[in-house]
Amino acid sequence: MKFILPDLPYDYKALEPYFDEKTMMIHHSKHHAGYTNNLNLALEPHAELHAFSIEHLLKNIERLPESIQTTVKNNGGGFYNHSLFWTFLSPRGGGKPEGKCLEAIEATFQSFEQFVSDFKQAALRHFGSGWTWLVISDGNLEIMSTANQDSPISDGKEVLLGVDVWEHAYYIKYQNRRAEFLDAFFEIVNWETVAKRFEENLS
Ligand code: MN3
Repeated sequence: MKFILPDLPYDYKALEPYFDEKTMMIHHSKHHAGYTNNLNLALEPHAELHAFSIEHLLKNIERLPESIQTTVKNNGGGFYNHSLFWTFLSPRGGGKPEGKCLEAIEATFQSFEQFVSDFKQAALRHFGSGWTWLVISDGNLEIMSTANQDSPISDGKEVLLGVDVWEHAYYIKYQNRRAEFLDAFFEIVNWETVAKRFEENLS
């Protein structure tokens, strides 16, 4: 089984003016496609692995043949992280989540506004390429960052939300202004996806 680049759930230009069409097109059709192709190439000679989901591969990297561990971590992580990322965004996004997800965020971070501020700070402070995440770790909400394409699921955490802070995610429109990119991100977060993932993982 080959991994397939998922279609975006909206047009390349649907997230304008926050995420621009050109960035979205290159990010999906070049970067995400590249991770997908490289993952498939690495797995091709290993028929015994073809039945596994990407989640299973990323949760068991150290049990894979040593020759492909780094490629699965980098390109498998890139495939998985971006597949999630597109679902965290929506042209009808922004605002805040509802219900138990909002209650949990408020209980953990004092307020929703404080969560947004803490998340942005973590994403701003992250040096170099990587991601900042809201995860469930041992039953608790937690903000964390990972380098490169490392995925929190490889550390046994469940992802609720994540933002790509590689320069390729924002450089065309925002150049070095990562803070403006993060402000834009929160205008288009699909909180329905986040709340759904929260309920799937805690109930
Ligand atoms: Mn990216």
